[in-house]
Amino acid sequence: MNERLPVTERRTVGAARVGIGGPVGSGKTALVEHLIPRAIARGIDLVVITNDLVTKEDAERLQRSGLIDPTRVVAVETGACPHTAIREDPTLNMQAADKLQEQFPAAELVLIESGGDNLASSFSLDLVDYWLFVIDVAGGDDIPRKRGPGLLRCDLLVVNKVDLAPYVDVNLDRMLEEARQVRGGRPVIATNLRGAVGVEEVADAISAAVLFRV
Ligand SMILES: Nc1nc2c(ncn2[C@@H]2O[C@H](COP(=O)(O)OP(=O)(O)OP(=O)(O)O)[C@@H](O)[C@H]2O)c(=O)[nH]1
Ligand SMILES: [Mg+2]
Repeated sequence: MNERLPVTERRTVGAARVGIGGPVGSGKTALVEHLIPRAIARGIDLVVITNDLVTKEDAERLQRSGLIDPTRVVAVETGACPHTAIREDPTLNMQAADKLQEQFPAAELVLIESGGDNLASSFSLDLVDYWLFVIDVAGGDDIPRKRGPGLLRCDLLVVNKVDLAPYVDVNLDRMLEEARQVRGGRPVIATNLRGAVGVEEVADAISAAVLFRV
């Protein structure tokens, strides 16, 4: 029913939409895997969209995980640079979210994982209400200094794989400090998704920002 409206008017009221972007392999799906049980434990009704280039790999991983009803997870195959489908023309993702919301009218939260991209990728605010950017320490501690738009503009920066810092010669304190500096003090959370470090904090931040629950 929404298809004929201009993209910017297609947003149905209801669930909050939260984007999770970031470079290839930084830990976006791992974060979703940690957020799902926390959302469920908090009584938050959620659905998930994943984006991959030409497969449904991440959606299938979540559907197999046993963490969530598999029908609550859908895949968007972007077929091109992932940022196109979350920024330039987010129609496919908007339609997927609208469809999930029709199917699950009580849904309060739609998590949208972008396909792995580069430091310039960002979400259109026509698509999401709030977005996270996930980088990892193995990418190097100079990443914050390089000031990619994704890292600068996101609502919440997640610096993942902090467990790997000693193995890749990363000065974690300096990396986090520089990340906070370039972001003008806006939120940065360090995580280790192998050990679930920092995940409650991420869940709290999302919950407070888009569901107004603290
Ligand atoms: N050591 C360590 N490994 C991690 C951590 N988080 C994720 N990984 C590993 O990093 C790899 C990539 O994780 P994913 O969650 O698939 O990353 P992604 O960002 O979803 O990847 P794409 O969707 O392909 O861009 C996997 O092998 C994870 O097990 C972490 O905090 N520490
Ligand atoms: Mg992924």
